[in-house]
Order: sequence, then structure tokens, then C-alpha cells
Amino acid sequence: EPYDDCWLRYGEVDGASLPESYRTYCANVYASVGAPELGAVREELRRGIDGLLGREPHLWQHPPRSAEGFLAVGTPDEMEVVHDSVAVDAVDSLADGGFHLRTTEWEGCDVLVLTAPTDRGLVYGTFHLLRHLSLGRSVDDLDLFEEPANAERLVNHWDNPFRRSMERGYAGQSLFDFEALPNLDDRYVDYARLLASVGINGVVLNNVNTEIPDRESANPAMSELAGWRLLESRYLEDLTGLAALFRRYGIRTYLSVNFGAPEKVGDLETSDPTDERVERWWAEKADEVYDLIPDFGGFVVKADSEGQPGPYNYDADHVDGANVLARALEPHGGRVWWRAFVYGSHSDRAVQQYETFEPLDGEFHDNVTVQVKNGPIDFQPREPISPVFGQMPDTDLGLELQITGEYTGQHVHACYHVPMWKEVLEFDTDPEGHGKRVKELFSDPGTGLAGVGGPGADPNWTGHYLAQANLYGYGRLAWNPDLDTATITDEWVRQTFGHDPEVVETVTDVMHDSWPAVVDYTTGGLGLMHMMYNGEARLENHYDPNPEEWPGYHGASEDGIGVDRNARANGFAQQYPDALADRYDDPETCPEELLLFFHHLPWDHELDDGRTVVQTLYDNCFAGVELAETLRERWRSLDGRVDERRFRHVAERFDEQVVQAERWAETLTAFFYDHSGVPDELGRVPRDE
Ligand code: BDP
Repeated sequence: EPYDDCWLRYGEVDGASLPESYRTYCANVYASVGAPELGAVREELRRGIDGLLGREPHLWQHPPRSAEGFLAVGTPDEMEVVHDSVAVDAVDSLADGGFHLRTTEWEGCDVLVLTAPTDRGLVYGTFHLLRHLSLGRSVDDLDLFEEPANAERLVNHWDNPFRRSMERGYAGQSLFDFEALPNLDDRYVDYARLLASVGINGVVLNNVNTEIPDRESANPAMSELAGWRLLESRYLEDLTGLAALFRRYGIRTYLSVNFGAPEKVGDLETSDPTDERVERWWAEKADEVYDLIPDFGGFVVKADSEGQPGPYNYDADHVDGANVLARALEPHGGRVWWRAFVYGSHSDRAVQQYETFEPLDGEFHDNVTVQVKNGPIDFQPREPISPVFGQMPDTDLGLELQITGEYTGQHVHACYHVPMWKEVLEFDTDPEGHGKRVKELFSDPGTGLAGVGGPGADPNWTGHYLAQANLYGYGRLAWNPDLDTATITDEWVRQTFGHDPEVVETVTDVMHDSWPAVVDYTTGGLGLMHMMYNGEARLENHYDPNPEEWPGYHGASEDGIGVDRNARANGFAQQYPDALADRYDDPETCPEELLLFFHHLPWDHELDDGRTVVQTLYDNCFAGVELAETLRERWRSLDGRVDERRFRHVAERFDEQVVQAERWAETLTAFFYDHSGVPDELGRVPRDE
């Protein structure tokens, strides 16, 4: 089975309606040569234009003056035609990765100019142009400047080297065959193309869990963790070719490292960050890495969390831990991405991050990025925004989103994350204070987004064809968080499935309703957390319903449901700035979708529309199932309009999703009934035996 092209199908987009000017501008391409990135640019143009116009472009090494028109690709200082045709100052002042597209006339020829201050910008510009053409947009009078809003746009693989397994991966084996390196597989190039096409500029190759934790309830994937070994010299050497391959596409390579590396990889008897020998060890390791990979991005660290070692083992804190690594990377321009996902001492995980990290604001080294998950719990189907955002003004922050659907149906269920991410990005972190939205927090160098869960080795990359949209949408939002959901969906659908209006409308509707459906039947829609199976060490799955398992997360009892995370209890709501704290602290003003996250309320507590809490939970669970059925019907209506392979695959997934959604609703509603003793007004619960 060949690897799927995802949204880079080119040829499959309806060619008949292509504007004539596409041919005028794109049949001849004059592109500069030299930098490795330009090789990638020429290859992509050849492939893309061949697909779109039905003919490979003619590639020139000088301006093709005899042609009616041409596409010119290069930086202003490399190419005269570019220099003559654009405002050079405006181009030079674009952020790294930015580019400029312009149609103009030059010496009697129609010219489409693609230029950028850096070669990397030319790569992004190439993919942008091909997207523009694939979407059938006009190139007449083109005059467009684009630059990324966020400097750092990373994908974090949770891949376990040596076993080729993936933590929370639902698309087969790891994409990366570390053992076969330095041999490179063709799919790496295709993967780099997918990432670059949406503006990703960094890839973390391995799982943040780099060793087997010695705690009792470890998750099963952890039993095969040896990612720390990638810092051994022999493995580093093997990575150089892969890093060079990514470099052609403007992507820097990163590694997750183990905080205990000085002991594990080196032969020190401590990894104490305040010890001089440890300091030296990291500095020397960094020198070695940069000798091999000069543009290496940096280290990602999960420390003092879920059994991974960290500075706490040495009586030091997160600042000491992050800074010792940062000092080692600094001379080389590398960064430390230090994860804030720590918990342990609190019975309610929600309060931990802000409490741990906010006091450290301003103390991290310049090249440390503190990487914070969007919510305070853990990638649940819907959470409030982590109170860390907006409250650590003197720290470079990274927003960690989960691309993979760990808690949203694991790519058996369709769940489009873009609407959820938009909710996060548009959130005002301090409505009566600085008023910055989450998306406005990452404009400084060194800040940005980290998306967890890269594709696997399955030919469709993500296990579920529709889950490709989450990788696409993540990249697009990391580049430009102002894009709205509808725009991103439309781009993705058209490039992936073509322009048939019925297909576009149907797939769009399916995508937009998929997250609300999953939220409803897996949570009841009022802000309950962790209703899924967590399980014992080897069985943990986060997929099946099992609300009895973690009572602390939903607080169900005879008298009511929900968790008091407010002034009456652990004060979590008070971690937010006043305006938000007040809003969340009062059940009357707390947004309904988060109500039970912040409050334990009686089952018969009335909501705005007069329905009780328990009735609303019943209604939402069943509404979620109905919506899942609607998604399935909509998809089925595409029989014959979408190619057989993708049609069948997705149809089968929807069959399974509906079965699972029913199981979820049945389990949750029975659970609500068991605790409340209140039957459903519509007679659906308790179920007749
Ligand atoms: C949890 C995952 C676990 C990860 C952890 C993390 O279940 O596999 O190791 O997040 O982010 O959601 O470190």
C-alpha cells in the first residue's frame, strides 16, 4: 500500500477549472540553486506543478526570456529579477520563515516572484504557493507577505527508539527506524514535506519518557523505554543524516533527554545540576551534538514527573535543572524545552503546575522555554485553560497541545481538535488586566507551540484518515493562530478530498461536529474529567469508559457531582486573575461546560435553562451518541464520491465509533443514575433489563 499524500495530493484537485494564468506563470520556473533547501523547493515545484497542470514545469538556471511568463524563486540578493521586482526592505524585515509572493512584469515577461529573506522562507513560500493553486485561488495581482506569528512550531514525537513503538500513537509503529539509521527511508522525505507544508520548524524525535520509571503503576508503553540512549555517541552519529534531511525542509531536530544522563550516558555518579562536573558533562555533550548537527534545536525534558528523574532527586529545583542544560546549549543557539507537566504532592493535579512554576517566573535562563499543556489536568476532551498562561510574563512559554487523540477516541473515533485549540488560543487570560489572549503570549523569540504525537508508519500516517486534519490544523495554527476554524477546515478538505461541493460541505460538517460529539458522550458536557479507563500498569488505555475508577476527578456521590476547585476548597479557581477567579468561583457565572470542573453541585441543581444537572448530563450523553450517528450517516452519503479506500476505511471507523459512543453513554448514564437515584425524564435511564 503506498503512503497516502494527505493534503499534498496536487493532481487530484480538479484541473479543468484552473485559471489560464497558472500556466503562464508556472510552466517555467527559474529557481536559484545552491542551498540544500532550494533542492527541496525545486523538487516540490516539479511535483506540485506537474500534478496541478498535468505537466512538469521547465526548470531554468537563468531567466527564460523567451517564455511568456515564469515563476522566479530566490532571495533578493541572489536573483536580479527578484531584486528588481519587490520592495527589498519589506522582504528583509520579514520574520524568519516569512516570504513574499508577487505577480508583476519584468522585461516584458509576466513574472510570479516568490522570495524570502532566508532559504527556509522559500520552502514555506513554495508550499504556500502550491496550496494557493490547489485551492484554485487567483494569482493575478498577487501581492502577499506572510510570516509566522510564532517563532517556534514544534512537533513532539513520543516515539520509543529501538522498539519502534509509540506512546499514545495510533498509527502503527514509529515512523523512525532508529536501528536502521543512518539508512534513510523515503517516507522521511514525505514526512518532512508534510511538516514543512504547514510551517513546522522543529521535530522532537523521541518520547519525553526516556526511561522505565520505578513506580508501581507505570503505563505499558513505558516498559520499553530507553530513549536516554540516543545521547550516546554512536546513536548521535547515526542521527546526522536524518537531521540533514529535515534541514532541507527548514526543520530543526530536537531530542528528549533524560535528566540523569550524566550518570546513565556518562560515567558520573551524580546528575546534580549544581555540581560542576555535571555542568561540564552537559557542556561537552552539547559540543558533541553540535559538531554533528550544527543546527540542532535543543533538548526537551520531562523531569520529576511520572517517575522520570529530575532536579528534585538532588534537592535542586526546576530552575537549577533547566538552567544547567540551557547553559550548555547557549553557545550553540540551542534551547531547552522544560515541561511543566509535573504532579505528585497534590491530591488534585490541577493546582500543581501554577503552584510549582509561577514562583519561578523570571528565573529561567534566556534559552529556556517552559512547555505548558493547554489545560491544568492532562489533555482531557475539554478543560479550562492552564492558569500558568498570562501569569508568567518573564518566562518564555510554549503551549503544548495534543495532536494525537489519546483522550478523544484514539483515532477510532473521529475528533477534530482545531475547534478545541481555537477555544484555547482565543482565551483572554486576564480580562480586566493585561487582556492578552493565549495566542498573544508567544510572539517573543523562543516561544511558540509544541504539538504532541506525530504520525506513525501506517500508510495513512495517522490511523484514521480524518485525523490527518489535526496535524494539518496544528501546523496552520502554530503559523497563524488568527486563522479561524472554518478557513483551516476548508483548506484541508479541498486539498484532501477535492472541490466537489457536496463532498466539501459534508466533510466540513463531519469535522465540525466531531469534537462536540466526543465531548458529550465521554464527559456529559459539564466539565467532568477522566471518565475513562486508566487501569493497572499494563492495561492502561484511556479509551474505554470507566467512571468509577478515579472518583477524585468527578466527585460523584449520593448528594451530587463535580469537584470543588474553588474558594471553599483547594482554591484552584483563585490561581487565575481576579476577573476569571470570580467568574469560575460562582456556579451562577461559571461557564456551563466547565461547571462541574469547578463545583460539586447537587444532582438537582438547576441550570440556566431550568434543567437539572443530572438531566443535563443524561441529555448530553445521548445527544453525543445521536451526533455520532449523524456523522456516520453523513459520511455514508459520500459513497462513490470519495475514493473507495478512504471511503471504506472511514465508514468502518464510524461504525465502530457509534458502537463505542453507545457504550460510553450507557456506562456514564448508568453511573449517574447509580449515584443520584434520579431516573431520566425521558425514560432512557435506568435501562429496562
Ligand atoms: C499523559 C500520557 C502519558 C504521558 C504524559 C506526559 O498518558 O503517556 O507520558 O501525559 O505528557 O497524558 O508526559
